[in-house]
Amino acid sequence: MSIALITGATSGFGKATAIRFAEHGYNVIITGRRQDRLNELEDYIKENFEVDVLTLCFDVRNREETINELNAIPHEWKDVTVLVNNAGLAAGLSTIQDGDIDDWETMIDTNLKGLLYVTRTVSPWMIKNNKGHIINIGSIAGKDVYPKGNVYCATKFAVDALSRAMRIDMLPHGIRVTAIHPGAAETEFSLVRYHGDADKAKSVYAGYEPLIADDIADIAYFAASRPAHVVLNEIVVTPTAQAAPAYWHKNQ
Ligand code: NDP
Ligand code: 8X3
Repeated sequence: MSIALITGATSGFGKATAIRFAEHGYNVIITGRRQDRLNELEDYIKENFEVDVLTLCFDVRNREETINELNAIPHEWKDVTVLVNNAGLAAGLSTIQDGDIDDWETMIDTNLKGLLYVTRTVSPWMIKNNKGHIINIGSIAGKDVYPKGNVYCATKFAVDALSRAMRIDMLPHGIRVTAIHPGAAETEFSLVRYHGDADKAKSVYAGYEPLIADDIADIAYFAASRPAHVVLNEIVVTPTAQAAPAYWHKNQ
């Protein structure tokens, strides 16, 4: 049976993607920092689909914890077919001169270093099997910069660069690498960006129809379900009302 490992599966894209892969018969490894959410998702998946679930609770910023937790999983779970590097966040929105350095470090440690720790651990398992698919969740913020997006954009530009570089490194091993670059999607993303300010978070999605987590889950599964000789290198997807990070058509 195929196995999908999805980081950041307690919410948003990661949760929807775990459900989508389970729906299609994948055993899933779900990770995140909130054990209660992982337990809930495990119960939901087991109740609804005939697949197995492994939950791993760790912080991707913690190098030792991330590598140890992953290496400690039972041998049979290491035949990971699809790795979805999704765990990530934006923290704050401000000019460089006003930026909060703690927020910067959180974004760099999560979106960039966390993704590297996970990939460094899991990709050798795929190489051993001569097959696998790495799906990195980037962003349109990794394609264009926007006002006050500076460090978040930089981490997502890095995800874009790493995805291209990984595709070269994985080439001799038959491992596919896909980057998905979404625009605005209504998840917990803005609540996290605005440090829990629900009104500010809600305002990001006012006046147009944003993407939802299922849209990204559909794309991730579509990419993974192409024939083995086909790899979607990258997919940039926005709401119809958004052309680029700073270009919108909103209702008044
Ligand atoms: P959510 O906030 O809904 O989900 C983020 C997930 O990442 C959660 O499961 C969270 O789990 C996990 N996560 C965050 N920090 C850590 C950490 N240090 N260690 C482990 N897990 C962590 O947001 P989205 O679903 O929207 O975001 C998913 C990805 O998509 C991110 O990489 C984001 O940058 C990207 N993205 C989002 C867009 C949007 O508009 N929503 C658009 C483009 C890209 P927990 O808190 O339990 O640890
Ligand atoms: C999230 C999308 O445009 O808010 O990556 O940066 S955006």
